[in-house]
Amino acid sequence: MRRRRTRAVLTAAVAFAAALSVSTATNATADPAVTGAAPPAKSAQSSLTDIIPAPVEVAPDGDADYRLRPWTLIRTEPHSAEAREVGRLLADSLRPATGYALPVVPAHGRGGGIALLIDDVGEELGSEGYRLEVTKRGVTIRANTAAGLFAGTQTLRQLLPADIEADSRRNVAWTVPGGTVVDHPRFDYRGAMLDIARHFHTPDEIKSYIDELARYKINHLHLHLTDDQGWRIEIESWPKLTTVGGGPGTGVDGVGGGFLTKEEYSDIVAYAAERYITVVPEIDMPGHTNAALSTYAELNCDGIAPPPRTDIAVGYSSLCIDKELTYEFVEDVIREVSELTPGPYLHIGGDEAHVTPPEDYRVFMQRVVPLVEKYGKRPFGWNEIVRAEPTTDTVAQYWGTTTNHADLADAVARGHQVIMSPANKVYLDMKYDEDTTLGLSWAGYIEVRDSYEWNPGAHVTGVGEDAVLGVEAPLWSETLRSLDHIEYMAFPRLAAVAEIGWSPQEARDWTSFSERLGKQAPRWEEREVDFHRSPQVPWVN
Ligand code: NGO
Repeated sequence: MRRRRTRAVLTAAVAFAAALSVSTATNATADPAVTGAAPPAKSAQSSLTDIIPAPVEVAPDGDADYRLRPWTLIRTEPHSAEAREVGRLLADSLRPATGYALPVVPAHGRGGGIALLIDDVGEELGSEGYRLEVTKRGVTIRANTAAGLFAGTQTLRQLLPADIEADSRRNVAWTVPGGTVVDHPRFDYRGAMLDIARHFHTPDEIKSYIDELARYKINHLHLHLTDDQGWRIEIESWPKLTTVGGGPGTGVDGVGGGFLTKEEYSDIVAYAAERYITVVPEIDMPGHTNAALSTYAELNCDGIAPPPRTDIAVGYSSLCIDKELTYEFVEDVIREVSELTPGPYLHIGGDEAHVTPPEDYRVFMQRVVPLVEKYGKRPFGWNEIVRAEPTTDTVAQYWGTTTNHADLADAVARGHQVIMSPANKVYLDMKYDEDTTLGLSWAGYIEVRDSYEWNPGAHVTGVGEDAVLGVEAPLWSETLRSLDHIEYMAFPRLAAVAEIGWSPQEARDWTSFSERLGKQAPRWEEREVDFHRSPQVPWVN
């Protein structure tokens, strides 16, 4: 396993960058362009046609390359704190490798450098689209909203040479290829799910994953917070859920354990929000609840707590449908989690409730879905939830492996929206092939090409484009204990899912994608992101 850059080092890089911003002159004179020292090394230039996810429109202009200089300014929309914040994040990401100060200043009047402007760029670009123009004088990103500016800055990062990912100064010509990009997403919801219940993953690991999601314009992080093995989110009214249910040894095979305090959770939500990512919390019920049932005996129908379990069996636990205490418990949890959730969704699982009889399942969901709405959230569940005929506002997350699914098609006919997560396409915990040591294989092996070549808007009969709110790539962590493990299973397939969610179907093509993907390798290497060197991809170096 690779050595990981720690957050302490990243923090040091930020401190270094801050120091730079107060010593612009020193850095400017250190630049070879100024001192006449050795010219910058040749670094593989990026091209406007290398971007992942593929933009809607790209028009390269070979005569309009722009080069970042030690004196380059990042100029942001005056009076917009959000635009300034996007500028600050961009500066933070470009300072370590360039060594430039890149001060963030209000964009008064005309000027070169990098400009981030909120402007009317047309309805079609919506709330996340942007227009990026590179001329000899600079890079201008315009968008209707700061979210669009943020998306544009992620494109800009990919347009710089791969050395931009280095965490210390490189002597490289920081050239941005000339031309124009006009871009907006196909789906509103582009998601990734991380299971922190089977193995706990720390706030720093979650933030590191968020950093990667943001680069590929993924805008939702679904956190699977509770399951049979462990309960990973603090609930003040039921404190033993975490101290016992999330305690040491509650990971699969008794490895690890841990939980997020409310403060840690809120910090993750805020970190994600700064990167235009909405966190979707999931409290799985009525099945996948052994951690709660083994912690609080009174939640069981017979009042006897089952033993804690750290194996990976599924479908054996259920909350007690006939007990009033169940609904008091569920309401307490929903209330507390809703209070921590600025985003619109609250996911209540509902999958694999194999020991909950169908009529009980229905009774349970008929009571619980309204509780989610009572606390102002939009209910979200795995596709089984539609069997309980919840309010049609409930989002159904499809995780099946077939392209015919009567329950789901009926739900769509009733007006439900769907998130597409077909397990045989986008379950990032499935092995790539028989040699993959991590992961599971119940939905088959999934190579990169399998994860790329499908169309969410026409995948399941009766579930058309209009019913699809978006796509999400779940990463279950039965076998994943570290950030390296997470990364190895996520990359490169997460990039494929990001493109499926963002790029127009007609702009998607495996040959083009695989070539662009191959060029991500040096970037992942610089960032020490583990990834699977799929034999299907022409990797650069
Ligand atoms: C299933 C199951 C999870 C497993 C996962 C493993 C759903 C929605 N429920 O997906 O509990 O962890 O497969 O791939």
